[in-house]
Amino acid sequence: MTQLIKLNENSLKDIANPKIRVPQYRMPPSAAKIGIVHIGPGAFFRAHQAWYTHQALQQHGGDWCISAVSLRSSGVSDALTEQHGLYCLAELDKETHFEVVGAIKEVLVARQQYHDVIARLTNIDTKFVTLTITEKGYCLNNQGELDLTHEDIKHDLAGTNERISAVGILVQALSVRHEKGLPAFTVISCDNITGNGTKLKNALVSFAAQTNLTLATWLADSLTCPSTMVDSITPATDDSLRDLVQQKLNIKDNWPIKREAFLQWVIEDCLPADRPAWDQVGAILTRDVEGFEKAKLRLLNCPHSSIAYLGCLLGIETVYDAMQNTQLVEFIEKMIEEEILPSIDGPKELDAKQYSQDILQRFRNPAIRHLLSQIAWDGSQKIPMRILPIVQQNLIEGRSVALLCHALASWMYFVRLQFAKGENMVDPLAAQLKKVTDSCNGKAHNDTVLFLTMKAIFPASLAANGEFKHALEAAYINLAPVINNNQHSWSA
Ligand code: CS2
Repeated sequence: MTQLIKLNENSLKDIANPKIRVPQYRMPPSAAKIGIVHIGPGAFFRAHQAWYTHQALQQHGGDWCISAVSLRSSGVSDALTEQHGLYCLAELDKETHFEVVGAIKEVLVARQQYHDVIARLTNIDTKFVTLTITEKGYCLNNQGELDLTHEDIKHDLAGTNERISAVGILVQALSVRHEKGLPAFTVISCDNITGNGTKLKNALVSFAAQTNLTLATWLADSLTCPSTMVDSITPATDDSLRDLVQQKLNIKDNWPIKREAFLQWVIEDCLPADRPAWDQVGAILTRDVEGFEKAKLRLLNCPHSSIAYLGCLLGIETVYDAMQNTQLVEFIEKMIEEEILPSIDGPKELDAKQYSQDILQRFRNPAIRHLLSQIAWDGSQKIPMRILPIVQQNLIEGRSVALLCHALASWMYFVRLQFAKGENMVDPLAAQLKKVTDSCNGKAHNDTVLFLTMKAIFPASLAANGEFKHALEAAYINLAPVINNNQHSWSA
């Protein structure tokens, strides 16, 4: 029985074989230096941006290794520090490929190593900061501006030394760089938020302006925050993946990552010349990021969330399973055809219909076990990004919103059921949602109006729109049999 190989810098030479590629730039270990700080080292980041940077380092070199920073939890740091940041990536699709990704060179936890984080962010070699902190991590209000009433922002503006929000920490580091006469680093948001770069820059300037107008002006003039579109289906790691890596590669990896083969990174074409060769290893640089973002949020993330809530009500577990349910697939295809595709107006090089069909084909990937319950997280943050903008545009342009309202009504039922079952409600607005569901009585008008009072989710103009309210109530009534009679089929 061959000895399991513990993954770390010293065992890389023992791992290298035809079946698995290893990071040449980490042999010898000290070769490549850190030039990027990433905040929020979750699975998606490690499967996506870290992979692009790994390829850029592997093929084009440079000092672009990554210092990964967790804001709160030490899970990733505990798992990866003894592995020198190394981990296995499994590409699960028609074929299975494995790779050891070496772009991450250190993992820090802001809550425990605050000064190390600030030191890394204010180091002259740090030229880029990338973020995947999810929609809620930016502390924005439903206008997309920094929410100065947000608990974390209030905490950080109260003059404490150790800040807890990503925005607060970045502004502190930028203020030190400004004092030291160092240039600002380029900040790249890699989350599913429309206009993510612009919103992040405005949030940083707005935060600085609360206490230091000179700094705010400097940031407004000199900070580069390209917008991006990011895409790759990356389910959370589970034990079956750890077992797979052991079986296939004889490697003990504390926290491997899995994703589909499809990968896309579209970055606004305003990056400094001194940068990792992301655009030479597949990333797209373009002026029209917004077109790509809109198409992806509407043709992938909107159907994803709709499948998640409707599927959970129907007792389905994964996206693949949901794509085996003909009624659900018919509903999703009809919603895309009638209510989403007509709202897509770019990018000019995109065949939106083909793009949508390719996405549904990706959802049918049997090798990817993507839990609907994971996609269902943070509905209060995702729905304003993925579903409501289409609803608002269709109402203005005179198109139907009936099917999109089924997705919204299924989310309302999902929230009610989670609390009724005493299940964990993963959502930053869980307390407000609990209050709303406590007053629900199953009557469509009563319940939908209650949810529409949540201003953080539903803009006042939409909540007051008669056509929308009517369509929402109709959808809520239409879905009731699925809830009340535990019926496993329905039609819109
Ligand atoms: C998913 C996304 O969990 C979710 O909300 O819709 O993570 C989705 O898998 C990615 O955006 C795909 O690029």
